[in-house]
Amino acid sequence: LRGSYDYDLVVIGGGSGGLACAKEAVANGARVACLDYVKPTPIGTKWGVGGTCVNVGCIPKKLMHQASLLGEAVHEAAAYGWNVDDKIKPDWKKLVSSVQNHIKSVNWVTRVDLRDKKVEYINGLGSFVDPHTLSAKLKNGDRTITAQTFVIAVGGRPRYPNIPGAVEYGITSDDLFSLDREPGKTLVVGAGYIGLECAGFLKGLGYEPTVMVRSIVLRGFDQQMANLVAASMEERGIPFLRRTVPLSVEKQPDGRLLVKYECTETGEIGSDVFDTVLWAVGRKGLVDDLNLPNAGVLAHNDKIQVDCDEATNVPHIYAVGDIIHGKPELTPVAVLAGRLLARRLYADSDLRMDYADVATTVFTPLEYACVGLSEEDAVKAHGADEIEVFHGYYKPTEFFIPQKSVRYCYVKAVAQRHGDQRVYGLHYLGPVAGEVIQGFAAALKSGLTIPTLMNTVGIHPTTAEEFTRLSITKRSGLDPTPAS
Ligand code: FAD
Ligand code: NA7
Repeated sequence: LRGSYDYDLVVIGGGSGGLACAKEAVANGARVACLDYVKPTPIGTKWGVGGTCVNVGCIPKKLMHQASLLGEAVHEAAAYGWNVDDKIKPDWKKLVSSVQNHIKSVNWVTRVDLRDKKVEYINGLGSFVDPHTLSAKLKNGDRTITAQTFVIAVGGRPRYPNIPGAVEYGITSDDLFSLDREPGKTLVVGAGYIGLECAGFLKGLGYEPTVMVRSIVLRGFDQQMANLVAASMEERGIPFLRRTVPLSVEKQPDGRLLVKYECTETGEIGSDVFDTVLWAVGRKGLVDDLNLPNAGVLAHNDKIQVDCDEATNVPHIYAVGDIIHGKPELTPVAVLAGRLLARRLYADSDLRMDYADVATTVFTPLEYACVGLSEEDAVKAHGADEIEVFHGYYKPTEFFIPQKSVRYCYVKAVAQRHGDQRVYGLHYLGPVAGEVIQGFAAALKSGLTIPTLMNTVGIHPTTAEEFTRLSITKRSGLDPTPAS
């Protein structure tokens, strides 16, 4: 039967999950094609192979965050004795071109890698004709492809709010990292991690972002930490318009954008003029072009439900990455799920993806990283009486000389109160948060307990060592701020 199809496996989507799956499948002897196709944004932005992470996600975001941190570091350098010009300012066009050059080089390396590894790359938009047949829309016509097995890894794209002017005048993260003009005064609508990260680096680069928050900040994250992140951004001069939704965007004769908005609490209508309006109001799974009914695959809203083997309701059609329902939308999650799936399909493996306790970082100016349960989820799962929260504010050594604010540098461990005192969640707000939490994530997955954490000797002077010095519980009511 295998020979009757063009390929053993066709992967739809050449992003983090799709590429990992395709490469691993070929490495284990499968004949594989991988389709990738990017529809331009309303203002015409498009990009190459590699998906969201490389082109319009993690990578350009981290580079712009780094650019913003470097600006801060240059100012701090003066306090450390460097003679620096205090009139330094960023060059947006140069930054964009450096970022885009890096992305183009990654696109190129990806193409070469696919060729070397013998994955057939098809630059076409895939849609199902029947459960074993896909039609690929290419630049010059259509191509029909059959396969024994399919993996859907089409990811998502930013949503636009349904208000006048949103699509015509607003941009999203899909446009920001290649924007050919300075963003200027920017309204960032949405307080998920993407909105906060973009507002954070825009501020660091010297622009004037305002964050519009419909309800809460960083839904899904520990809310004490989320509020500290927002407060740390406000302390840096980023205004938050709370309980506010946009009503319309109009272009003024001078080209600037007039945004009308409403406070949902008071009903008060307000307006302001911005150079850029950035929608960061969530992402939509790209199911529409797939013609899933032709394959019999069910979609729920814009996501696909899979079982613990990443199989959809049609057994030979699988899905990984952002397109699947109810799992963390993160690159390493998509990559590992894709790779493990390929091994189960072609290498006799039975190892499944474990979606629990995935660490993540919000790259705001003061970064927030966490792994495991939020305090509220731990309370929900185990009851408030069974949870002990160890916490403390701390002062990074390197903040003293430039007299940086330490007000929001904070760590907490959410743990089992009795028994082993198993650690359920770790939360860190401070510099290089991702680097700090990654190792602790392995510890947590290995069954870390509070006594083990307390018996771990810290590395001094670091900020990560604060996790080994946690002695104050919330229940004690003692002041968690350090004496000196
Ligand atoms: P994608 O990488 O989106 O790839 C899907 C590909 O399939 C795309 O190229 C798409 O155009 C293509 N496609 C869609 N439909 C079709 C079709 N019908 N036919 C052919 N091709 C199709 N994650 C982190 O872990 N860390 C971060 O710091 C981080 N930062 C982010 C910042 C931003 C601004 C954004 C937007 C995302 C960020 N993410 C981050 C999330 C991360 O980018 C995604 O989780 C990851 O890219 C998902 O991979 P995927 O393979 O599911 O989909
Ligand atoms: P998120 O995390 O879904 O956040 C979206 C934010 O936008 C959130 O604060 C929403 O507020 C807000 N939102 C949503 N719709 C509107 C409208 N119409 N008007 C104003 N504000 C709105 O998305 P991100 O863009 O940060 O993307 C991150 C994705 O990757 C996300 O899907 C994660 O799962 C992973 P709310 O809290 O709903 O009131």
